[in-house]
Amino acid sequence: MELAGIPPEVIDAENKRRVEALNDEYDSLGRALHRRGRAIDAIKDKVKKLAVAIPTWGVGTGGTRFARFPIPGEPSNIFEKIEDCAIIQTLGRNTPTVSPHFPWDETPDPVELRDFAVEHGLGFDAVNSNTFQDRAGQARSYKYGSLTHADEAVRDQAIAHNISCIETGKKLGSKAITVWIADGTNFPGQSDMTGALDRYLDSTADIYAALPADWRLFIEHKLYEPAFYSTVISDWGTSVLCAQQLGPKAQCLVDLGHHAPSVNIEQIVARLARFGKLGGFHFNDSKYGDDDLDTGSINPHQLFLVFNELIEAEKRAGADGFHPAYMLDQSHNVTDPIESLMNSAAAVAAAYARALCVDRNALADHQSKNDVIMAFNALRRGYDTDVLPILAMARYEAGGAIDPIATYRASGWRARKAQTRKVPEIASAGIV
Ligand code: AFD
Ligand code: MN
Ligand code: MN
Repeated sequence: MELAGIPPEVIDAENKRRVEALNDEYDSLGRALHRRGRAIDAIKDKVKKLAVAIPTWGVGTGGTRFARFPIPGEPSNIFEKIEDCAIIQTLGRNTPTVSPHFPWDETPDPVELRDFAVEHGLGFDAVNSNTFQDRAGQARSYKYGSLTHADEAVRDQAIAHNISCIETGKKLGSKAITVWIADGTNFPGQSDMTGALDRYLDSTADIYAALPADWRLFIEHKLYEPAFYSTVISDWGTSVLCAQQLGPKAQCLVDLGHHAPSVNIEQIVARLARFGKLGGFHFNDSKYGDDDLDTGSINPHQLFLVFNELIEAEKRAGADGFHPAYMLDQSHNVTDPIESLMNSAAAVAAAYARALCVDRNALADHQSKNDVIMAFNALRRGYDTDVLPILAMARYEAGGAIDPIATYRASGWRARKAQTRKVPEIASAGIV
């Protein structure tokens, strides 16, 4: 079995070509930040601790509802997906965990899977249940809903699936389950909106009851799609009300693509954090809807503002700790998923580093004096900082690649896998 996948010599050779320039740029940025009262090494150390999970479904090519265009050498089972996640972690150093989706990633022996991941330097993040599709041989259909279905037998089947995901997650070493349901309606009158939410709360209480003491349940809301008139868990308000009713282990998950256009997501983040209900994120980007584009590719400023709120929330939480779970949730339709995911994890790190470059004492001072332009500029100064040398140095010191994509390409990983992995079938539907 091939471990890690990219020979250290390749990383070393690639890094050697770039380390002199990196040292020069890092030192120069360090001096500039020092003049602004910011310590570059402290920022770098925080960036080193940033951990963003990779979704197993993200390492395969995604697609639209029209088509999916697979690439040679892409993974076709959970073990191959783990191999690709290991490449991302080996080079990028800020994606130490994988978030599996069931039944897509079902395997007869989860302990074997956990061991395989550990050998590849990876652990498991939240498990994801899937009651938005029917699987072959399933007794009852989710066409008209799952946890909120009018028929108790369908609800029971969906509850049992979620509980089995928790059981598998326990064997994998996960500490959370993310529940996203597609339940909703396409026609006014199709269902009783209040009744559907009541049924959701009853069903989810059963899942909640099966959580181990140190687990969390993340409620992921989404405005629309596949339901186009109403969605049961449509927004952060519904999500937080349900999380409050369920109990302390239930928290809200913010997928950046799951909001109405122009919604102030950073303010939602601040609200949820204030009430201890911010469970985590699915990072991605969007232009029109739930586009699942690469994180930071459309609106990196919004991502920066989200991290600005996260740093504020962390400060307020103090010793109590504040540990939202970070994950990428993207669909890679026209790129090599490994390259997109490395770029995206770096985009998350960049947003975090830029927010760490903000002089928070100065910001607070300007705010207290209502000096609007200076408060804005204090924040903007952070955003305007080119933090790439910090990210590259953090990766380099952790044994990763100064330039992950160049190193990945130099390794020839995908071409090698195209020799040994199953040739992907022409797939029609592409929703991931
Ligand atoms: C959905 C949600 C959710 C779900 C995923 C499945 O974002 O995270 O697990 O897609 O691909 O849109
Ligand atoms: Mn999501
Ligand atoms: Mn989505």
